[in-house]
Amino acid sequence: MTISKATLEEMYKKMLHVRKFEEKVAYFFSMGMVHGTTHLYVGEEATAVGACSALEEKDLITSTHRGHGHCIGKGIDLNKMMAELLGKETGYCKGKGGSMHIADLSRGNLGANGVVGGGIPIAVGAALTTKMKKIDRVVLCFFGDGAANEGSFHESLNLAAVWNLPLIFVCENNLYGMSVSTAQSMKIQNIADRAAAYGIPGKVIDGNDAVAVYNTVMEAKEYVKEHGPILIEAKTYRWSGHSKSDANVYRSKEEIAEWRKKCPIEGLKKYMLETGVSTIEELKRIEKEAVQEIEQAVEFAQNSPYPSLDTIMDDVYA
Ligand SMILES: Cc1ncc(C[n+]2csc(CCOP(=O)(O)OP(=O)(O)O)c2C)c(N)n1
Ligand SMILES: [Mg+2]
Repeated sequence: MTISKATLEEMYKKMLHVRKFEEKVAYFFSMGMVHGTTHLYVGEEATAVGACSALEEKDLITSTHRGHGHCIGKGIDLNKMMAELLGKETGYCKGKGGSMHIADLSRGNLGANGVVGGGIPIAVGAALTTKMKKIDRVVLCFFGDGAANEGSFHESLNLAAVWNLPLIFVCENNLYGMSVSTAQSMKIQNIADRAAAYGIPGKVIDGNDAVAVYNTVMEAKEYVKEHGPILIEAKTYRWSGHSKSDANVYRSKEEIAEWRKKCPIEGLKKYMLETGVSTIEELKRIEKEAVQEIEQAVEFAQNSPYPSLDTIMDDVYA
């Protein structure tokens, strides 16, 4: 499958947005300006951006606690997203939700979820609505390897399978839950093997290869509309600790260094240069724009007010 130059350049920019956004968040967190916790997507950019780039705006996604990459991949207002992280009134949740509550229904993003495995049954519900109302779209559900050991994963895959729902399950296998490795938490090598238990196809892909992720989701879209769900396992790695309170003692420096060599952004850059899709000058211009756009989002967020005290109970209870 050939991907257009425009799509590849868009993917490159979005992956840079994710990386630069997360670097800012890490900095603001260290300054005490981001409250609660936050889970960075650095190192996994190709999975979210590759998958979302293969979708259309009308298609839906569900996200996770590590959701910044999914937001940016599906298209987001970077200003409102940064403002939310900094607790400002102009943010997606008026500054009261933070990292794990960003959603944008106008762009088909049903939202992040602090409950591990919580997004999976939501995706099944969205796919069931899609099928019952005969809407021409697919639903894509992101979740981690840890979530694949939750009951909600098994129940959801079973129901989606028996109902033949137009649902693409994308397991981001970054080899760890919070600190427990997949080697300790499951006896199989590939989570995609679990697809067989529900009578659906399972596929393992390199989650750091944006082009492979894009092509796989493109094919999956056609498949799930006709035949029902598919489970894609994207092998990837998070560069930073699980959350901002993680001292990273359960992984070796060598392992982290090995995965940093497989940087998904560098990988896409190399692909675009080697195939002659873009010149180095063109990619440098995109890099510059991406940095500027994140700087603008930071400026917007920093210049925005905090919510006023008299709104403290607004939008908190339904
Ligand atoms: C139901 C539930 N159990 C436990 C937690 C605490 N917790 C937050 S993230 C996490 C690990 C999730 O691992 P994985 O699904 O692999 O996602 P990753 O963090 O690796 O992206 C855990 C156990 C939670 N938030 N929700
Ligand atoms: Mg994980």
